[in-house]
Amino acid sequence: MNNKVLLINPPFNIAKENYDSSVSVGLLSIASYLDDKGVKVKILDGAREENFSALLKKEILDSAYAGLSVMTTQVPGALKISEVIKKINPNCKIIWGGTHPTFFPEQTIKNNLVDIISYGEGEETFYEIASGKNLSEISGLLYKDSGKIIINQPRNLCQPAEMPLFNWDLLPREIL
Ligand code: B12
Repeated sequence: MNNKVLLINPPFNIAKENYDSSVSVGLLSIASYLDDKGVKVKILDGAREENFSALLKKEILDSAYAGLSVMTTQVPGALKISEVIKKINPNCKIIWGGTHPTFFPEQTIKNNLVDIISYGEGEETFYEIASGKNLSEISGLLYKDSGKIIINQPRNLCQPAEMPLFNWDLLPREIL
C-alpha cells in the first residue's frame, strides 16, 4: 500500500512539566498496527520534538492521511496543525481520534478542518480508512457526505492477543 499515514501528537495548552514523562501510547499502538500490515507510517510529536513545525510541513507533502490524537487540552494545537495541513496538502484527509473526539464526536466533526472522526479504539478503524474501504462501511467513525454528518455504528473492542507488539522504532528518537 503506497498511501503514507502521518500520525501526529499535537502540542498541549498547559505547562510542559505535566506531560514531559510520557509518549502517546495511543499513536504508538495505531502506528504499530499499520506498520505490521505494511502501511507506510510516520509519527510526529508536536509536544516533544523541537523542530516539529518544519517536520510537519515536510512530511505532510506526500501523506494521504493525517491522524491527530486529541485530548481536550490539545484541541487548540490540533486546530492549528489541521489548518497548516489543509493549506499545504488539501488532498490529505484529516482524521481526529482520541479522547476529545470520542467524548464530543458530533461537535468535533462539524469543524471544516476535520474530515473524519474516529471514536473509540483506532487501530482497525485507521487501517480500514488507509486501505481505501468505503467510509460508509467502516465502524467507529463519523464523516461528512455533501455536508451531511454520517455517524457509523460503534466498533467492537479489538482482541489484544491478535494485536502486534509495539514497534518502538516508529517513535521519533528524540522523544524516547
Ligand atoms: C497515559 C495518560 C496520559 C499521559 C499520556 C497522554 C498521551 N498523549 O497519550 C500523560 C501523563 C501525558 C497525560 C496527561 C494528561 N492527561 Co491523560 N491520560 C492518560 C490515560 C491514563 C491513558 C491514556 C492511554 O495511554 N491509553 C492507552 C492507549 C492505547 O489508548 P488511547 O490513548 O485512548 O488511544 C486509543 C484511542 O483513544 C484511539 N486514538 C487515540 N488517538 C488517536 C488518533 C487517531 C488518528 C485515531 C484514529 C484514533 C486514536 O486509538 C487508540 C488505540 O486504540 C487516560 C485515561 C484512560 N484510561 O484512557 C488519561 C486521559 C486521556 N488524560 C486526561 C487528562 C485530563 C490529562 C491532563 C489534562 C491531566 C492534567 N490536568 O494535567 C494531562 C494533559 C496533558 C497536558 N499537558 O495538557 C483525560 C482526557 C480528557 C479529555 N477530555 O480529553 C483522560 C481521559 C483521563 C480522564 N478520564 O480524565 N495523560
